[in-house]
Amino acid sequence: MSGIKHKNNNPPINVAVVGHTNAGKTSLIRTLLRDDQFGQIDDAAGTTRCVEQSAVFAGKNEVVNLFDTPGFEDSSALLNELETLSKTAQTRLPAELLETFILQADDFPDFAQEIKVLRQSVKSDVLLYMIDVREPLLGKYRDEVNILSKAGKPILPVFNFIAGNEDALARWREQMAQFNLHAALEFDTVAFDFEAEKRLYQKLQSLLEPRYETLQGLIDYRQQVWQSLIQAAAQRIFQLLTEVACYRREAAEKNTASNTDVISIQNFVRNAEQQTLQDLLTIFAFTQLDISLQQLAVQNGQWQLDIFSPRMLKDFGLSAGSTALKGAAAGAGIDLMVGGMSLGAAALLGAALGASWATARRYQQELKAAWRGHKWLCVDDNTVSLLYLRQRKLLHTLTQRGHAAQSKLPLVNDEKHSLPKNWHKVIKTLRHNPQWQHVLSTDKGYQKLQTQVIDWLQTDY
Ligand SMILES: Nc1nc2c(ncn2[C@@H]2O[C@H](COP(=O)(O)OP(=O)(O)O)[C@@H](O)[C@H]2O)c(=O)[nH]1
Ligand SMILES: [Mg+2]
Repeated sequence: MSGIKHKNNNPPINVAVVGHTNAGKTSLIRTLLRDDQFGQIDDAAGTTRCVEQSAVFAGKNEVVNLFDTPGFEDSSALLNELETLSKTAQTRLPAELLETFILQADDFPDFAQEIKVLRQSVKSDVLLYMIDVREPLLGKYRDEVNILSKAGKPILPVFNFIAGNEDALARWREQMAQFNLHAALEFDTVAFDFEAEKRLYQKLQSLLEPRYETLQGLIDYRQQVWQSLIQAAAQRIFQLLTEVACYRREAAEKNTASNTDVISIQNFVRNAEQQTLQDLLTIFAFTQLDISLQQLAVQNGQWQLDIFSPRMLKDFGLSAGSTALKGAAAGAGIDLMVGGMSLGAAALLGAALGASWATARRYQQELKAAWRGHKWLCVDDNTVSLLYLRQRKLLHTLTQRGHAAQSKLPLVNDEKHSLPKNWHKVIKTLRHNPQWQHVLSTDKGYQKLQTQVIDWLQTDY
């Protein structure tokens, strides 16, 4: 921020975001900053009354200043005033005409908002002109472009609310081309991922040639940050899967689970998933507003549907698995565990229930418990799979891989929920290594599995 830091010819690039009220100016800025504290977003007209400034950093360097401006509304009347003024004022350039007009602001109280926009426009390097493509194409836009272009700055139309409005978008593109604005950007808060952010900065690169390198630095930096966020999130999900798959608890009763067992195991899983959800939302700086825009089934930071709800299995395309448990635990997401494998999984694989000699040596403690008539309880395979699928969906939503807005369906139904090919091997390996539950292991096997799952999380749909 200090003048000293930018003394070398690398001051921040000043970007004014202009357009009608509710076109999504504040939302765009908030998305670029990934900061829910910025501005006030509302359907009520004219929420942003003053110009507000915020900075985009690459590390410690302030690269871009974003200026949020009030709604630009009464363009036709304003153009008339400017034309009247041009007849008397001794100005040669359009920008000078604007400056003169701005100096006389006190004489035009009706245009107080617009004058704020113009004042910022002449001071900026480029204008982002937000357009809600659902708005009808009216003559006033010609006037608006006419006025804004007097500032003598490049203008980049940004088309918003494009999801499901492709025809309107095409008409708007054509219209802007008629006004000589050929470069334009498609933006949608709902489908905003790193690629969209990159496209925006790339457009600015072409409009602001001398600042090409500066913007490239920003793009590279953001790419790096983005990749490390995804990596951190995927790692967090793997940690959840490990915690849950490795969890085991000695059953109080033989071949069944008591109510207490069921409640405590289910709560363990709920809490583990809840914490992961919180961590992922934090990693991507997601707010409830983002969540509702993306139609994510999360309310007050909690999943709307309980992980143990029978509907979950159906929604994620899993069939009710086989568990050996009866009574309170039937269908409760809990299974018995023998020989380092859940009984359901053992049955599924057609494996014999008796463990091989090597396994027996490794799982002596567990088998001893079985011999004493006790059994270990574990979270069943279906629940671990559901956790994987739900967290993968969350990750894709947070990083916008799902492009929810286009489909307009509740998130839970809009994707195929296939599990990776060797998925059950992963669960098996985790169950074989209960020691991984509490420590982030440096074990080679653990690392390898983690790399594999992180890779799946990022590439699978
Ligand atoms: N569905 C959808 N809603 C959006 C998008 N951008 C903004 N909004 C909503 O539109 C309304 C107005 O947005 P806002 O950013 O305050 O507009 P501004 O007046 O131009 O600053 C808010 O309710 C936003 O949540 C978008 O890309 N998609
Ligand atoms: Mg606003």
